Amino acid sequence: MRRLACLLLLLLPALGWAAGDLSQQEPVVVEVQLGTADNALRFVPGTLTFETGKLYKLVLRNPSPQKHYFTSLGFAAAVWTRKVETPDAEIKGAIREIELLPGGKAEWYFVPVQAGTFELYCHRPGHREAGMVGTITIR
Ligand SMILES: [Cu+2]
Repeated sequence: MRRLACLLLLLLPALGWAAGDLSQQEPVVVEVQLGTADNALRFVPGTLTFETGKLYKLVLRNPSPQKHYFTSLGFAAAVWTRKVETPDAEIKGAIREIELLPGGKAEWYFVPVQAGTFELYCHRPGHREAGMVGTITIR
């Protein structure tokens, strides 16, 4: 019995750490489209808001007939990336930008670590100028 109590005392701190481990959280799912099926040059929605300290799964889809970029270097620097998943790959480590082919999908798992407001745009020639821009806010 005393041995069991000792074992519990040893395990309790580990259980506490597990609860605080961000990689074990259920992510908050947010979806954004890069372009539209009728080829409009915009992000849907164009405004994204996140909170520091929460784990997010940002689902990026490209329903349009051409490739697009999800570009926001300020945002990319203000989050800790756990991984990016695509149908064929899982990428670990820092991410700066994501390019999606027509019909493509990627899931970006990250935790915002710094508040701020960041411009989002597609860096293909002419797309930013045509209105393929958005705003990302981290509170
Ligand atoms: Cu584009």
